[in-house]
Amino acid sequence: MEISDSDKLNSKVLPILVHPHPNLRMVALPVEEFNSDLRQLALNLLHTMYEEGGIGLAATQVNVQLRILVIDLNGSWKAPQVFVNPVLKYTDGSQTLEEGCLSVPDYYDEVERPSHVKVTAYDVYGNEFEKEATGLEASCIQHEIDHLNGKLFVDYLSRLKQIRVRQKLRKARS
Ligand code: K1U
Ligand code: ZN
Repeated sequence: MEISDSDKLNSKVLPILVHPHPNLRMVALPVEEFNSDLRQLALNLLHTMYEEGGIGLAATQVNVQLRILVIDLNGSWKAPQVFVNPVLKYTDGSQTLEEGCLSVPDYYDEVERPSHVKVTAYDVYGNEFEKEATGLEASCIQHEIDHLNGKLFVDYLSRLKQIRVRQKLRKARS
């Protein structure tokens, strides 16, 4: 996706839902119209991700129930990637990496996932593409697809850890 300086200026930071908000558990719907609203949503997601210091963000996290996610492992507006209606086609291997989540602030833990993924998706203009990823990029794409399916990285942790995370977030809110 070509992004101009005026696109960046005209994009905005959206509020991020925090666990245990029930809408984080919703399954997002496929995008059906590839129009200017979709492009604007992608820009807003990117701007929000950069502002919050993330390497990925899914529309579910900003309370938009559409299957769109963004990633950039290189820093602010360096290598933005947008995936519309992503489908995990192939996975291989295994890796355990530390993950964080903008919807689970200030909590990091190790998650085991496939180390190699192949994903198909559409860009904001409706062109289909295929992406292969390994390492942190592979974990990040899987983490974001999980969001679109109403799943959080803390779901992979023990029950005890999940209770502690909820307690920590409840304390932080009060
Ligand atoms: O989905 C999100 O909330 C974004 C999340 C994505 C992610 C991070 C690490 C592994 C898998 C998925 C974040 O970016 S949280 C911030 C963070 O953990 C991080 C930021 C910069 C470099 C590395 C990690
Ligand atoms: Zn997340």
